[in-house]
Amino acid sequence: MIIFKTKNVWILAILIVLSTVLAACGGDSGNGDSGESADGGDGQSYNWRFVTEEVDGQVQYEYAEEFAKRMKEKSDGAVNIDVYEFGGLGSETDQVEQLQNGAVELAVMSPGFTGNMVKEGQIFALHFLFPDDVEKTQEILNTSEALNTDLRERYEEYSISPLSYWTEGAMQWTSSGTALEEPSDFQNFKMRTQTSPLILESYKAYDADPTPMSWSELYTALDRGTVEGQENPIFFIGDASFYEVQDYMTVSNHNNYVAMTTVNTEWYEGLNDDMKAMVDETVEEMQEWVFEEQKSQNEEWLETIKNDEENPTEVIELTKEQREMFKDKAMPVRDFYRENVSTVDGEILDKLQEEISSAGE
Ligand code: 6CS
Repeated sequence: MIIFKTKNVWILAILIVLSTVLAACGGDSGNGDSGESADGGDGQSYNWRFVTEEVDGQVQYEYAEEFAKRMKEKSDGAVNIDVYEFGGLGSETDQVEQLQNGAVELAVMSPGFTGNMVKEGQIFALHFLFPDDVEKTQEILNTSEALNTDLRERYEEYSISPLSYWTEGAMQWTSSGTALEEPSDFQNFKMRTQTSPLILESYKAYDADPTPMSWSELYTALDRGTVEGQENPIFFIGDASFYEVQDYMTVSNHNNYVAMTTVNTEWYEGLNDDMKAMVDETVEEMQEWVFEEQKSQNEEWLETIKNDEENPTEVIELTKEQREMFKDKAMPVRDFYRENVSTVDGEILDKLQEEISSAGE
């Protein structure tokens, strides 16, 4: 039996060496710029890397797996996409750099980690900007010219092309010690945030004490009290076990968690027309898929968190009045964005606000 296993290991090793040699001899292509058919009929193969900020089972990772599966099917096996879980290739900001320099071709990226570079992308840090209804928010993300044209151009200055924006669900707060119900509860509250400066500004508006941090450190930081709370969609609060080391979850719906499907701009522009069309088509059809995925994960985790008796979490719903108090504090951050963050005098925000109000919000 041992001999049989050893033999298998050798066969596997030979296959790996052979495939590497074949790839080096040109049987493998990053962007298929030969201009030939993209369906694999010409023998051309494509090996791409797709990195996500989440792990197996979580929305971004499931998205990338489904995307890879569809691309493989459509191309009759010519496109092979290796999907990387968060952590495998470094931190969230390392992943941004990897996409920019072409070390990976595709990435699910959160604007919350690009704010020091693409200033306008911080628009997603503004609280109470999008409709309360997550479906309406997704509709705006799908159709907005401000986002899909104007903001995309800003990202492309840094070799990042956002091909789509999608929600991972409404964001909620979790906390220990203090239940977050009105702005005064945030007084000096140690809040973990992503790294974009405007996210910190949004919490300073509530007099909190925000600390940027990778989510890889967050469970321990919450457990030890280095930070007292954080914001995330419910599925992530559940799957990353944050709720297990927190006392309260406030259903605040103060913002939507927006993720972007991004590609390296030069790589994407170098794809032949058929392959680019296949990528675009897949990106578009994934919008509905991922909406359903986040919805079911968020719904399931809400029930799990409510019913977990071993790790009790008090779930608090904000009243209309309490939400209004937060909105009043959050509004001046929009002026801050226009005056101190935007490099286009807030034009993208103005356009987006118009699009949101014409959508009936
Ligand atoms: O809180 C974060 O940083 C993480 N949250 C989500 C929903 N996805 C990845 C991201 O890095």
